Amino acid sequence: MIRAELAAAQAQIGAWLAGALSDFGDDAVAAAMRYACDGGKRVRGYLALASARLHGVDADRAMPVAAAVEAVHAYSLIHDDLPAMDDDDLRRGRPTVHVAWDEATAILAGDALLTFAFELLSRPEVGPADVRITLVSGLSRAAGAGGMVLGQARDIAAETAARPLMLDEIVELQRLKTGRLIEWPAVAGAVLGGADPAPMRGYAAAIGLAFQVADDILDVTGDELAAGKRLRKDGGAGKATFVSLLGLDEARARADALADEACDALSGYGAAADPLRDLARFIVARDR
Ligand code: GRG
Repeated sequence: MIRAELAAAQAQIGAWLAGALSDFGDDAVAAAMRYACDGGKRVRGYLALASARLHGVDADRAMPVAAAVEAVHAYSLIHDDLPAMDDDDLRRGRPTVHVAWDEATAILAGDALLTFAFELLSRPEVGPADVRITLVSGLSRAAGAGGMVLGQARDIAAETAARPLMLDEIVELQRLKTGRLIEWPAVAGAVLGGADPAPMRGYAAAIGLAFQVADDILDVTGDELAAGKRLRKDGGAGKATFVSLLGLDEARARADALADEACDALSGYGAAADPLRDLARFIVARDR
């Protein structure tokens, strides 16, 4: 059920993003932006659409929000793959942007996707000006120097730190690096619907952490072909991860407990929130 819903959202978000990005023409940066936005599970975009639907918001208003978070996510992956960061050559089963083009094009395509996201959020169809400002401000905070960028900086610093990170430090690092950009679209759906975002924040905080625990499990147990990216890099780099600190069984138990916690946070919504509960289960069981 959730796989079919995700597949439908993947197609819709992909087509919408490709259409919006076609405005930029055929220069290398625009082509690299489209390439980077192609594919992926669209977990963040789906969260925006599903949360908006749960709050009675039309898909027409939610789609630019879904596209905006996927654009920021694509930018973060382009920059994360650069030689100065993770130095990866494979993403979504294809060469990374700096390999397919060059480093300068990759940096510029990432920069342009980040600014594109805020242009999308400012579009009139998203809603009244105060709603758009709340969304712009929320995404800036989630992605910026107190959010994803800070998490990434701490992750890079950990590589040369005198000691491996401890569990509470990893939880905080991942809350920033991965969690904030998963939390934002869930909250954005409530903002679009004029509802209290607190339950969605609780739900998304749990799935954000579950997502990262699952990613660490996948790094050890997964298949590179299915995942579409290089695996087993963390162990090789001697990096502390949820699996290295907890062991595989305990990490799996932790991911399942976080999915339960996420589902519990939605109790006030009843059965209408079942697609989001299914997403929480999918996140911990995924193979890519
Ligand atoms: C460069 C500022 C800056 C930040 C990069 C998110 C991130 C920060 C780096 C990605 C590194 C990484 C592989 C983290 C693990 C969790 C994660 C975000 C995986 C990729 O997201 P998915 O699995 O990707 O949702 P798809 O391809 O499905 O969209």
